[in-house]
Amino acid sequence: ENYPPNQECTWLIRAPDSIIEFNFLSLDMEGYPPCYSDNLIIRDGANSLSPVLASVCGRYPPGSIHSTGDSMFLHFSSDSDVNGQGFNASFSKGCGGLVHVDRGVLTSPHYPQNYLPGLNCSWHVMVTPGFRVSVSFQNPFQIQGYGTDCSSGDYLQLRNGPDGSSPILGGRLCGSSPPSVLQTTDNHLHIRFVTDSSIEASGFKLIFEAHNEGRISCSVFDQ
Ligand SMILES: [Ca+2]
Ligand SMILES: [Ca+2]
Repeated sequence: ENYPPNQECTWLIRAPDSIIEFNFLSLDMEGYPPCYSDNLIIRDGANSLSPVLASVCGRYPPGSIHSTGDSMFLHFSSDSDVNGQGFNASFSKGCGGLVHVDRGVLTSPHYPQNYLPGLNCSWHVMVTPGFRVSVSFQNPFQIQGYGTDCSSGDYLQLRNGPDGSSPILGGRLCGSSPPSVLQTTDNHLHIRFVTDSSIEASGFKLIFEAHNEGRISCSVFDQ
């Protein structure tokens, strides 16, 4: 089902006393950035005058989008011809959430600007059953943790499974060198990012992808 032409829709997402994380699960809209035909504009605030966080169209979803305050305003518009299936997305209070898609980008809030103190973010990444999740990290990678196995300060922890009780994958991650590629043994990945009360840094940006015996899952990214 495609969206109709000349459509205007707005949504207001509010999370009192919290920031908001928004993740695309699918995207199929006419155009290429800067999106002059069909467009989804995501704003950092409660109305159509708030600063723009992202202007979205095409078939390549951006990574996770974070508000700086407690509101996010979305405005979808389509022009008079050429339509797509639209978008599907999830959002969460604070940071983290469910990300059920075969390829995506996750970041710490406000990356590459400094993340916030006192975070406890959890993501559940699920790709197509039968595939594994492969994770690679981008620069800058800066997590202010110290000590053996990042026992003090901030850390990122990946787990080989769907939740916080699954086996740890690759140990706790911190410091300023991006880890090498990590891979799960099935289609679930759990990610947790914890920060303490002081000293912040850029955080992380990771790309995850469904893999099977060296093949990449068939998706819009193959086209
Ligand atoms: Ca159009
Ligand atoms: Ca810290």
